[in-house]
Amino acid sequence: MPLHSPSLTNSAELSFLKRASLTRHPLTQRLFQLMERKQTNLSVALDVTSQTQLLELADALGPQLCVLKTHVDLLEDYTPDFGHKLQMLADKHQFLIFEDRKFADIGQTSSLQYAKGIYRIAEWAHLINAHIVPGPGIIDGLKQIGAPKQRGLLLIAEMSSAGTTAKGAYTRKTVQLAEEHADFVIGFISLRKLSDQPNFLHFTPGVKLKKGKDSLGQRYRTVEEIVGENQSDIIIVGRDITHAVNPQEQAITYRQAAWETLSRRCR
Ligand code: S5P
Repeated sequence: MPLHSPSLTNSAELSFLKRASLTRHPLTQRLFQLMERKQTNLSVALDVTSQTQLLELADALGPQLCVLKTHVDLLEDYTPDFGHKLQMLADKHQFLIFEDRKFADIGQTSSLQYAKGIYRIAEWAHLINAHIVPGPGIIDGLKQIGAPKQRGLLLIAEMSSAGTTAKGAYTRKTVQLAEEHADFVIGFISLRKLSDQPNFLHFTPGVKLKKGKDSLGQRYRTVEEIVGENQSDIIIVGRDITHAVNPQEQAITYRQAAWETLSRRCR
């Protein structure tokens, strides 16, 4: 059952341009607009261990994406110019960069992890995400760093893995915190639409062309289930694109499937 209360207009049926006009967050507006312009609600998770390979994939897949998701701490050949190089590709192909850091510490530590250390994530990632386990201080800590740079935060309200404890009251609390911090929080990592506020974007991982699972608890659902039945906005696809024989062709397949499903949903 969706958590949002029934209303006359379901925000999931509005076009992205309409939703862009209903938000004041500049990054959300930019994302809605670029999705509409490029006709894509596909995000790809580039979970590779080589920076060279990541940048090559970003260049090859960039035209198909609205958001490119990274795990920078997987890179074995990381160099400090990585962020700048990725930003140049983001400008070239018009996508946003989402560093999937899943911050989970007290506000002070999280803000340091975001701004400092080797990776200096705040300098190059438009989007980051966080667990709300520590309470609202984590949002305030990340906001201190990110808001002046017009960055955005996704709260992890649900997870795709089997046995996740992010459910029920925890998920509801996450939605409440997002609504209270909508000047910095732009949406959720979730399995479905959770909030009817049109400014919030729902990002869903655990996507394959056929339902299934991996050997470590990841669960996969189809584009139709996620964007159609569960009304999520953006699909996050990892290995089914990066491990494909032809990642470009596979990205086009996902992009078309996700956009067509969305187009049927929106009025
Ligand atoms: O609940 C989650 C949240 C995230 S962000 N489940 C996930 O799988 N993810 C991320 O999505 C995960 O870290 C990985 O980068 C991607 C899924 O990759 P795939 O290869 O299983 O499609």
